[in-house]
Amino acid sequence: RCRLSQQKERTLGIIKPDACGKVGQILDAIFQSGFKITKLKMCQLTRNEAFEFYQEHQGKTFFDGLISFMTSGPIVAFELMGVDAINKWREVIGPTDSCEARKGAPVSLRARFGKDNQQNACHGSDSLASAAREIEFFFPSVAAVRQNTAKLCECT
Ligand code: RTP
Ligand code: MG
Repeated sequence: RCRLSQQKERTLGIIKPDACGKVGQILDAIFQSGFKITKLKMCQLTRNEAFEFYQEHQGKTFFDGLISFMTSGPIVAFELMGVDAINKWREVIGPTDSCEARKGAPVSLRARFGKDNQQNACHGSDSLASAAREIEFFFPSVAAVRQNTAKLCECT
């Protein structure tokens, strides 16, 4: 007999520049936590791309530091799939500040691999809306790629 399966959700994760030497251990933890990795790429953000990705934080005191940090080296971006993936991934990475994480959530990825409240090893989308936006940012849909190519053709 057919049983109702729980709804799967997608989220966007990033291994930040400070943790790119720990990709193996972090991917291992992702699999151990039961996620499926459905897309993945390594890249280095330009300042413009980092500005766009973190637009919600523009004007905050930590914004300039965040942009410099996130463009300082390669990152690994991935789409995770699983039941309640958005909240679950945020739980696996732990509190924003790695120092706090080491006190309250010592097995979290930020506790294990991050340094402080800026260099904190990993990112995770914080809502359905931001997950959709962030997945599209790193892995544009075919339609969006076509549209962009059309624009490029118009220009040349
Ligand atoms: P994320 O977006 O990277 O998953 O982290 P989050 O939701 O836990 O934290 P958020 O408030 O969205 O901040 C984004 C990133 O900015 C850096 N940050 N620096 N110096 C500071 O006070 C400070 N506060 C935040 C961190 O890299 C944080 O992950
Ligand atoms: Mg955030």
